[in-house]
Amino acid sequence: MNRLDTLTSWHSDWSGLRVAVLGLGVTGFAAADTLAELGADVLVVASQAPDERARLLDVIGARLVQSDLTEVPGELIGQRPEVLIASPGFHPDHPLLLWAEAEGIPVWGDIELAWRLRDKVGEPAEWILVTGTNGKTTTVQLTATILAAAGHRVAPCGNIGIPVLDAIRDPQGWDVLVVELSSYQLHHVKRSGVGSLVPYSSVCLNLADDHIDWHGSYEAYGEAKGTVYENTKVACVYNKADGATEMMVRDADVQEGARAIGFDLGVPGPSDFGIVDGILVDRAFLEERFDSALELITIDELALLGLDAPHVVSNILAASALARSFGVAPEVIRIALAGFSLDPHRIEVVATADEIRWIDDSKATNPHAADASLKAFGSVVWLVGGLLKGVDIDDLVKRHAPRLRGAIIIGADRTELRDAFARHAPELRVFEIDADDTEQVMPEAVRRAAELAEAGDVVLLAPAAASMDQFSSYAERGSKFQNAVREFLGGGADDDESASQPNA
Ligand code: UMA
Repeated sequence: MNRLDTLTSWHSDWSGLRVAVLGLGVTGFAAADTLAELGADVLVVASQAPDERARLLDVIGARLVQSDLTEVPGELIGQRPEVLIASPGFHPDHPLLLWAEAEGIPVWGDIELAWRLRDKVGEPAEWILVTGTNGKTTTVQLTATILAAAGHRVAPCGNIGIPVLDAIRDPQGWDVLVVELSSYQLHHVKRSGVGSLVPYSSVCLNLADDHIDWHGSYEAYGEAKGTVYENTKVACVYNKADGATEMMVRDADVQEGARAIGFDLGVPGPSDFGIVDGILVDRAFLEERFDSALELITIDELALLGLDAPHVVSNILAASALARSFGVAPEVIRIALAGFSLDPHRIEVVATADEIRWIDDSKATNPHAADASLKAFGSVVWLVGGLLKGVDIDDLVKRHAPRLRGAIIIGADRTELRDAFARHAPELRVFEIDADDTEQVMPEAVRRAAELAEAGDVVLLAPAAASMDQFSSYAERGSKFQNAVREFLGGGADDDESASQPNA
């Protein structure tokens, strides 16, 4: 038997296994640390090695090779790795991954490694998987909050920022992990065989253009996302408003007895979650689902909590479906939501002044997310642009042109935006911010937005693009916008209770 096929638990014999770890970000370090603890022979290969992590590798007994990674380092060839663990950001055509393929060296992602190891303490935790183009993190947080309110020991982890390998090594152990998976991570997840995941329940929230430059095509991106449903035991939750997610469930090989559970903002059929007369309901997890429904919470209650934007309501329905599949009582969902708030930079109202609301949705890093954001408002001055990642922006501009008072273009990829506005909104007032200096982009954009906005408008930062051309992250982009707004308004912002809530 192949040695790797025997490595299916924390208690398997990992000692001396020759493993190369690609990358020394949070994933690479977690992988090296875990494997060193298990006694493997660990070589980390990285282009950047933060001092602290490099020092710690020394302490745990893992070796580090730093190079620009354009060629296969001699140390790696010398190690003759039995398996290579790739950090999620590494493109499938990266020279080192192509080398591994040519040499017949299996490549695992951190997710496969974590799945194989998942029983360090006590009973293995169940895994609930969440993916989708948008809303992943919010849905993971919602699901984990609801499960915790029901008394389960639960860890949100994965692409959300906490490597699953860190979660599984917690000394107390967990009942359930709610794992956010990016398409990069799913690309490395096997559909079947040793090391393939067997989730308790799973969801793909939606599918839209994103990361096309990484995957090579929309189809390849969708195929990676669909892996989330493979081998699901209890519930494959899909978005009835997004046919691609339903197809993924149809195409997946699931465990006997697993159910397909739909959700959307319409009236639900049996086996669905949806909305009836302003009430979010479950028509899936009850015996009498053909003529009855369970009330979860009302849209009015969600409005008071600032959770009533349509895309947030969709996330709440998906999270409720996942939690109900785990046996959480409906009344617990209402209690859990009462204590929930969205993370910063997600349709966050920064200020209201002169009847103009300034809203930071910097997290809208692709057109699908910006679409959801724009839909939630009436007349909008739109701050848009950044790194478009190979996706098409034309449709988005066309669809929302009628609601725009004006637009401010920021970021690197401005030609496509400029052309799209010229095509679909030739009369619209559009400003371009030339500032290359990160510090000047937002003050300048805010000044221009103030020139355009009128009473009743929303000034909306929903860039439909990644931020890395000018900022270190979407969070930095959002914070700089917020600071610029506050500075611009000075004492002019209204002291408005509703200023912390979106109004959609
Ligand atoms: N690196 C290279 N060459 C490459 C790719 C990466 O040298 O071709 C280096 C990087 O510079 C870095 C290291 O390798 O030093 C590892 O980087 P990584 O990009 O894989 O990132 P990690 O720090 O391991 O973080 C990853 C996820 N990052 C990416 O997928 C890009 C984090 O998601 C995730 O939170 C973390 O694992 C824990 O699971 C971030 C993300 O941006 C938030 N995700 C994308 C998204 O949400 O759109 C997919």
